[in-house]
Amino acid sequence: KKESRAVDNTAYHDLAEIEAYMTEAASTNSWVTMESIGTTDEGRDLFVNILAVPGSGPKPSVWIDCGIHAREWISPATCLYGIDYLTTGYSVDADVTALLDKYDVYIMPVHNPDGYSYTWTNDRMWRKNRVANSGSCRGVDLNRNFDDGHWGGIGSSNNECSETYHGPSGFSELESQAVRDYTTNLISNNGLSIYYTIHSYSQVWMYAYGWTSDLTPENDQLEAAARAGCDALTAVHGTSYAYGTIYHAIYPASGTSIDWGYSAGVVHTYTLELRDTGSWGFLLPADQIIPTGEETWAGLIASIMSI
Ligand code: ING
Ligand code: ZN
Repeated sequence: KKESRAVDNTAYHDLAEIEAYMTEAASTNSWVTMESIGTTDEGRDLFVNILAVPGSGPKPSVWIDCGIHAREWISPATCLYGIDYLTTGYSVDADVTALLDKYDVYIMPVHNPDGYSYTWTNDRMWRKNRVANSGSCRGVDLNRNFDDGHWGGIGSSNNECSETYHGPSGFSELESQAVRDYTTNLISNNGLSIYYTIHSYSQVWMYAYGWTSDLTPENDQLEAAARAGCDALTAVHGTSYAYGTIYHAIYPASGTSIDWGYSAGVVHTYTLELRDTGSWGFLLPADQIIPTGEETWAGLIASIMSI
């Protein structure tokens, strides 16, 4: 077994520290790589760690992105926790080993690095990216910028100053383009089996649709996998989770990466809203990174292996 340097999960990390951990994971594990899948408006790289244990043949993939919204700091921290947990757990932990023997796992800790940087330097509560709009308000909500055919609909705004501004057109943003193009490539290569995008907060495990109250034809399957994830998650620290479609479990939302992933053919597309339910909200204390990482990865692995 190769040891990666342990990530310090007792503190939140800025972008430079996160990228240093990703670099370290790739340099200390022969089966881990780090790839830039694009750049942002401010010129930052969009980095992904690829965890691909050599197998007897090509494996299907699992995609997990975090940090599409800048202020949801527990999300990148939980992706980073996962990179460390999976790299140190292979051939040591039976569940991690089974997961990585079955799937290649792609982890993108910071989908929105321009926004994330801005929360460290200027405004802790920033959500969108930092692109200049036509007026004085900056930023597009990347989770309203994906185009599944319902871009610009219910639960998104055409006001540039809104927190849910959908952008001037579907996929107008470099960050959403990069994830669309990269995951589309995974779909057409070895197959992308499961797509997760991780937010905070509310403690909910959700799936398509967000744009309509209709249920997908696969609703029973999606509900079963979400329930398996929530049960395993709750078993760790007793944290309660709800599950359901985006539309029913929280609110209508159009142009989200979940609805796009589903429409692109990845039926098993899920979004998690991590801790808490509002006491701390986006300002979740750093001493909850470890318990959140423990329960979330128990839930993710159980749900993936139930599919
Ligand atoms: N909530 C998400 C939002 O974008 C969400 C909820 C996630 C909706 C995924 C649709 C798809 O509004 C937060 N907290 O960002
Ligand atoms: Zn969010």
